[in-house]
Amino acid sequence: MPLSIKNLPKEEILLQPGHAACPGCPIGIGLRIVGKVLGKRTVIVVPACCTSIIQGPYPYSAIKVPLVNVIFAASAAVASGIASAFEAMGVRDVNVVVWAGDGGTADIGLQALSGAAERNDNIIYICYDNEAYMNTGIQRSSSTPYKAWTTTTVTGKQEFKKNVPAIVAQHRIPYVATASIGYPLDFAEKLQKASKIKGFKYIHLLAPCPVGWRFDPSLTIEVGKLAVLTGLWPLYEVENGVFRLTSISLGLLDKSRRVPVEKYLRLQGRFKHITDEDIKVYEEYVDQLWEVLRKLHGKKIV
Ligand SMILES: Cc1ncc(C[n+]2csc(CCOP(=O)(O)OP(=O)(O)O)c2C)c(N)n1
Ligand SMILES: [Mg+2]
Repeated sequence: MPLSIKNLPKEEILLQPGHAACPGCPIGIGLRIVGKVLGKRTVIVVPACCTSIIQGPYPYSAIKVPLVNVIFAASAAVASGIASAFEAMGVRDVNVVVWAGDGGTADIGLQALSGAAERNDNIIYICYDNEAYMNTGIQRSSSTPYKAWTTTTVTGKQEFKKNVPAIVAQHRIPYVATASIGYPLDFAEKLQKASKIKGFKYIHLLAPCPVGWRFDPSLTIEVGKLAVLTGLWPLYEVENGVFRLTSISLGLLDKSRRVPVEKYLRLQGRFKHITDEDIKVYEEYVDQLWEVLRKLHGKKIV
């Protein structure tokens, strides 16, 4: 049966109400979906990030499954150890999940992530990407996009966003996917698929942050949708090396169906200062990206 909101459990399996997230925070939405899809037999590994605060200090944790809070650089390595221990004990029905921010994934955790991916360790690694070090006060990461304001890029970041899912895909692991908080069911389907595959699974979840991106907390889902509909954040899977745009993005191969990037950028205060010239750079970037995606769709790429 295809997933729908109706056949996801009503019960909150992972995150209890009363947690410490900011209004409109995408982390709560994402974690709730993880719980509803993966169920109670799940262990979560969280490095230093906003989630460490949201989960709450022991014994007041808002999380209902076993959760290990680890040092910033080590989440994939710790998850590998937990998965190996379950394997040694003959326990086969537990999902070991990393839930890490973009700083903990694209920057400081990249070597541990690469090691676990190369060994094809049996874990699901989810990077929730809010495109900066939000927990410590909105500093740039390598996942911050071009021209975005952060407290360490006050005139806008000069570099483009690091393409982590593409880097991870090059490890020849069985499953890589992108997702957006704007499309929770697409994320849920990818999680469900990942849970049925043995080996290393990676999902890169775009997670718009109202505080750091400077938009109204009621707009989290809308911003997450626009990232996809403008073509800036394509939704795809790489399954056993075969690249496939997933349904929402497939229609966007037709340029006339893509929303102008400006609409996405202008909704967010972090892009308040951008010029028409910057918007042109973004438009050209999206056009080039989609020429590449057109060639990749349906092909074995690793
Ligand atoms: C080795 C080390 N350096 C710095 C920190 C401080 N620190 C804690 S959370 C954090 C930011 C995490 O950013 P990200 O991974 O993107 O998660 P987010 O806060 O955005 O959810 C930093 C720099 C730390 N805990 N350990
Ligand atoms: Mg972050």
